[in-house]
Amino acid sequence: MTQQQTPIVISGFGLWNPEYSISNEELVSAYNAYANNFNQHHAAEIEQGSVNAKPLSSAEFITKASGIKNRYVYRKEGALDPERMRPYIEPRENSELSHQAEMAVNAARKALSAAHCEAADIDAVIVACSYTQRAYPAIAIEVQHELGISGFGFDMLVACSSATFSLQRAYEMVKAGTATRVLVISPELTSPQNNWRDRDSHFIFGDVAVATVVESADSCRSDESYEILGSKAATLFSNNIRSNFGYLSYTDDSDPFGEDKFFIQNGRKVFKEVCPMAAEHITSQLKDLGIDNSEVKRWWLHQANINMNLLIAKKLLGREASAEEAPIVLDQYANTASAGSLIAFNLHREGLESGDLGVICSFGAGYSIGSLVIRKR
Ligand code: CO8
Repeated sequence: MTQQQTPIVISGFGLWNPEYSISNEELVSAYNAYANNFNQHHAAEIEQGSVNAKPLSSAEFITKASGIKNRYVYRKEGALDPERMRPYIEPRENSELSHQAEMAVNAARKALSAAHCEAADIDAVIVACSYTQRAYPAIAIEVQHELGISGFGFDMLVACSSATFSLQRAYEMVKAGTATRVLVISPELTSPQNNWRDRDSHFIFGDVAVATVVESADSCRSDESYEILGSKAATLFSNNIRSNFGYLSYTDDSDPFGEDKFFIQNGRKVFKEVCPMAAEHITSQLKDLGIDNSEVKRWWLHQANINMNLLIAKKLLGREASAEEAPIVLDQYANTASAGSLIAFNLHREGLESGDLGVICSFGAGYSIGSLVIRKR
């Protein structure tokens, strides 16, 4: 006789926004002032052809090409100063809570409260994001300590798919019985890695933190929970989205803050290659679960570019998706690396009824694609 497996559920979720934000207009005005200063300062070299002039940016281009109108930033000071062009994040003593742990804790408290859980109910913490502010001790262990959680914690980095891949790890851990309740947090502090002096990418990223509780249905006390019907991960190596930032700069004598150490992408190629991959990934996962795409009520997709989302949703449904079916949060949040699909999930669950199906899916750097099919309980 086969034993019936108890469902594994998402029982709590939290979203934390930094208090500062930057509109496209503010961003472009600062960048253009920087570019004009640069061009004036290097007028002779530009004339000779030994230095390239900095092209100007435009708020209209940004909105049209990406759907982004605004981004939250952990710290605003410095980011819009044409003489600096990077945020100032004040240093903290080792005895103080680190910046990224603070972001994580803010989102985690919301998720715990939504799951009707105390710290003592959690026995594993995963911090998963595109960059951690240091290698060790793990940010997850600092968060665990700050919240008073026993058990264990670890960090994992899978760029855009960090959040979905970590939810999959949590699902598997609860299923295997190696943890009872897992707190999964993505404190995406992207602004330090954004090249504020580069017209092609200065507008892309925003800062945010999301947190989720995963546990067995047996222990769930939440008013709103979602059964995880399945999860699927895929990776395929690509240099089209890359950052060479890392500790080897010290030994190879390269500039630790050189151009290649920031986020760099070939956006057009990413767009062309990733859209079909994501649509096929989700369709095959749903098929394996015996679900037709048309049965899915909500698509919480990765938030990198509005045109990408519209295209993927169209491939999935064979028609345009409504704003309700495939919500977009890019206008307010910009690309928040792995947090995007979970911001959409946090903000757009209205109208869903018990039994309704949804898909959370990330796609991007690696390349990496991670998806979870969930059903409202
Ligand atoms: N203002 C005015 N004009 C501009 C600007 C600007 N800011 N930027 C570019 N242009 C110009 C270009 O120079 C180009 O001019 P020309 O035709 O003369 O060469 C013209 O506008 C068109 O440029 P593009 O071809 O680049 O424009 P697209 O319409 O393709 O849009 C996008 C560019 C928005 C980048 C688009 O290609 C895109 O979004 N692609 C998908 C990108 C994507 O999904 N990336 C994944 C992101 S990675 C991720 O999500 C997480 C990574 C890890 C986190 C990192 C944290 C920092």
